[in-house]
Amino acid sequence: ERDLLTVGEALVSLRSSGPLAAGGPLTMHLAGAESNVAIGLARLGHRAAWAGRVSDDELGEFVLRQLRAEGVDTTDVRRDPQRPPGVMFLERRTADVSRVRYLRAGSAGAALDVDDLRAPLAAGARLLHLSGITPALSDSARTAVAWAVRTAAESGIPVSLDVNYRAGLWSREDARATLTPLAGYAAVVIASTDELDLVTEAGADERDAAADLVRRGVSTVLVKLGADGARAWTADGVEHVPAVPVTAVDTVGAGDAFTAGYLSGHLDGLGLTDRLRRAAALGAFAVAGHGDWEGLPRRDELSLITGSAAG
Ligand code: CKP
Ligand code: MG
Repeated sequence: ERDLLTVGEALVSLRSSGPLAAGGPLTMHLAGAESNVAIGLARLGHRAAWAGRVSDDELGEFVLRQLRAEGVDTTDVRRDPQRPPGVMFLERRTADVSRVRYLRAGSAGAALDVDDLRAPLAAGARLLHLSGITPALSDSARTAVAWAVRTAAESGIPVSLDVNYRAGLWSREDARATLTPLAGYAAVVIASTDELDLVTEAGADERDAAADLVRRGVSTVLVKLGADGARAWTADGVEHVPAVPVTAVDTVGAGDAFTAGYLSGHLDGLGLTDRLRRAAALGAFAVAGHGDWEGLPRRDELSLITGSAAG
């Protein structure tokens, strides 16, 4: 059985080392929040599958080759001969400021629909991971995500949902209207502090938002605090984990790494404290290296980042 099934859009990311308007060399990478999570789990030895649509061209081939090279199961990926790949530019504007620009409207990944998800859901998995990016991509993707969440809940597959609000894709109001009902089906909800009001009607206060989610059946609400670590809210109370101090060179992908670490701990049967420690350790690996997922550890590397105690 698969440990994790995740669904979303994988993107071709073109990275600049300076302002895009000035041109210059770009490097090509795989990106995508859900595929980042799948890679994080596969690196740690879990059986992770990613499902979605990719273009039927060289760039779709690139996406698939990257995923397969990382040991991610791509059996259920569909190739779309009609639509282009989703592309993003990651512009390094200054040493500390990066900007993202998407070319993903009408992409193969955005055309995801319910039929793409029937086989992978039927195959089963110990966990289903989704993010709030996918329902922002198109009407059919939104319907597919809602269908997957309900189907998983009915089949007893726990769902984790990372809010991952992207202002370039939809408004906060649209995100709230879509994500608040979905969150009620999730076992784990992952958000940064400024995303909590998108999954509850209880407002932006962390304690109120977490209490509302727990009341609606969410087992664990993970609130990411960046350099301050994270808090986990459950029916038993709240627990804080500090971030592992590292020199941050690239924070993109840190949230997905944190999620992968947490879910890995869950799959290994660790208690909450150790799940959080592994999450913090993976987040540290992600920010300490360049790329959205390239720096993530294999299992024998978990202890490389000191203080992680996450092995
Ligand atoms: O929240 P994170 O920084 O962990 O997410 C990063 C990913 O999917 C990145 O790989 C990018 O492609 C995206 O989020 C996105 O669609 O913005
Ligand atoms: Mg995120």
